Amino acid sequence: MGKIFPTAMKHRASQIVFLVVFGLTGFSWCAVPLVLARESAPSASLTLNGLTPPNRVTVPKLSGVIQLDGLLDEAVWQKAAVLAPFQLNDGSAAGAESTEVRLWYDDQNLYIGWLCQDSDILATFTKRDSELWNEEVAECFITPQSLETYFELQWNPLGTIFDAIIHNRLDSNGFSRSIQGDWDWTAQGMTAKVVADGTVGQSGDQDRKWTVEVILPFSDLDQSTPKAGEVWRANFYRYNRWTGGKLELLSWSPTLTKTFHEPNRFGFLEFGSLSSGIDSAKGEQ
Ligand SMILES: [Ca+2]
Ligand SMILES: [Ca+2]
Ligand SMILES: [Ca+2]
Repeated sequence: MGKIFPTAMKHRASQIVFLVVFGLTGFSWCAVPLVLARESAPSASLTLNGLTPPNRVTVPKLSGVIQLDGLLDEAVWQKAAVLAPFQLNDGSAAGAESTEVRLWYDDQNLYIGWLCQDSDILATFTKRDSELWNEEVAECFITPQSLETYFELQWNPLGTIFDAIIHNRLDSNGFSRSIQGDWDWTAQGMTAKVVADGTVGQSGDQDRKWTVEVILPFSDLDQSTPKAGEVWRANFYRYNRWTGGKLELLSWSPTLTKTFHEPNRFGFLEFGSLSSGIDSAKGEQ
């Protein structure tokens, strides 16, 4: 393991900034929306050009009505893009338990659905902007344009939300050198509901899954409705844990590095035209 030199300092009343410096064989840091700095690039031999290209998906534009209840049982979810399977973030294998994201959009919103198979659901955080990644969490990093500024949205099995804007300084090779997060940012219009099929935090039994249903207005991201053919960058991550300490860091589009905060490794979201969607879904419940 590399050396870790954490220094904590006050940044703002509601915001703490850590400075963490680590060596070439450093540790995994993932959803740390603070300030991080590297001594050097991740690896002298690692180049973005040499990596498998990030994933790509077309997000269909659909007309559908959903009941925001955390259940993805409306017909429109069946027509959504499916982002699966999730892999370990180093790309070495699939996750032990499946993770799937569903995506679609309309004129106002991006709709995000999560299905997280989970035999041992672990969470206690209930306060917004808690460090949810210290337990279990589903995460979306998304940006319409700049790779150096993006939104980070998280949901835990208890329905707790983390939202922040991340500023990521990239080096000349496109790798992250340092990140700073504005935790005070709030996705004002976003609504989300989470349902746990199991007992959260009780490990003596067998849980099944947890699901997340999210309505994210484009206006929360300071954006108008994407035009057909417009391409955004985004990635979807999950921390899956088991009692006893086992942890899997899972990704839709693995960054293949030590961190989730490699925006050049985010996948490509291409917004489809309405004609590629299903008008007949309109009005469904
Ligand atoms: Ca629903
Ligand atoms: Ca926030
Ligand atoms: Ca788990």
